[in-house]
Order: sequence, then C-alpha cells, then structure tokens
Amino acid sequence: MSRIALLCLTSLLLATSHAAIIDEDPTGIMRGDVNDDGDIDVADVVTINEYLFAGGTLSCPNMADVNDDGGINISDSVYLSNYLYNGGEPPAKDSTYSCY
Ligand SMILES: [Ca+2]
Ligand SMILES: [Ca+2]
Repeated sequence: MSRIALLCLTSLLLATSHAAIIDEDPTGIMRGDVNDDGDIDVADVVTINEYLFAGGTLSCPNMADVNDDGGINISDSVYLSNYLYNGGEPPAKDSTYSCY
C-alpha cells in the first residue's frame, strides 16, 4: 500500500471515527488498544498502519495482533477497522498480559 493510499484511508477513517469501550473482563485484556491510550479507535488502526508501512514502532506488539494469529500484518488493521465501523468481531482476548 502506498503512503498516499495510507493517508487517504486514514483520512477516511478519521472523518467517521468513534471509540469502542475496552472490555474490562478480568480473564483477559482485549487487544486493539495499540497506542495504549485506553480506547480502541481509529488512532489504533493508524498506529498499526504506521508500523506496517511507515517505520512506526509499537510499545506492545501483542496488542497489535488484533486477530490473534501470531503475526502483525494488514489483516490486523482490516480486522480492527471492521470491528469499529462494520460491526465485526471484537479483537481477540489475551490472557497472558504480555507484550511479546
Ligand atoms: Ca488506543
Ligand atoms: Ca494478527
């Protein structure tokens, strides 16, 4: 994905952004709060995209593996966008509380 496409996608998401409440389930934390600000919102999608395409860094990579498949790639960005804007499944739980 080119940087121009990334910026267009980001702008589109920012125009329609909203935040999801993070699940307080004591048996596991919900992945997706990639920038660790306490909300799951478009800024987390942007953080994943910056990591993948623009040399950004992740403070806790485990939170960016939104679909819990063991890797961080564009499918995590799409998964999180689908959750926020299309009623998709919430991010996977992580009971390890680790930042591998
Ligand atoms: Ca966040
Ligand atoms: Ca993943």
